[in-house]
Amino acid sequence: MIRAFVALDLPEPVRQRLVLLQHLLPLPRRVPPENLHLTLAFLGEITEPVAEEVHHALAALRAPAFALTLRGVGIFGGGRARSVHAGVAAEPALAHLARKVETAARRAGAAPEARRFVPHVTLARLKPGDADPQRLEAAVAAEQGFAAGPFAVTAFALCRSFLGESQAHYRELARYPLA
Ligand code: 2AM
Repeated sequence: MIRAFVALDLPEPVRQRLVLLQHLLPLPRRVPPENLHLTLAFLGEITEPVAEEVHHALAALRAPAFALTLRGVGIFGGGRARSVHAGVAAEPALAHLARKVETAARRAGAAPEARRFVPHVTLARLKPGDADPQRLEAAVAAEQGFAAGPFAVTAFALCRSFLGESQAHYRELARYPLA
């Protein structure tokens, strides 16, 4: 089985800004720089034949390139913070691409998560007791001015996740250009 997701890679300068942001926040375990990405669709565990079908469907997908800006910082999980992320400025072309990817993956036999698409770049995943909630909230509030970009999004990728002891390891399986 292949643990798969579809994501946008980030340009190096944006990655560097995110690393800087990570260090301005009280995060015990940060997502390593090479793992920073924006998920379009999480496909979960799929078989190799389904991965092959998804690949063909994504290769046939047509969508325009667009510009994206990362903006703001957020916490998922409310009082029981699960993760901290950089936000994404509203961009209809991104939502459009995510919808097309989800439809393509579904038609190809995968079962992408049906959660509402809330674009973000995860900066850290937290365990209970990891962070002092008040300190974290205050730090996140103080960094709301964070912005990176706009940068051009000219491709998206099918990725494989290998779950590790402490960190997952991601490998890009294929990359698809946007028009
Ligand atoms: P996250 O950044 O919000 O944690 C690879 O695991 C990518 O797929 C991550 O970016 C992760 O999002 C996303 N993803 C979405 N739903 C997931 C799930 N149920 N389990 C693991 N990863 C998920």
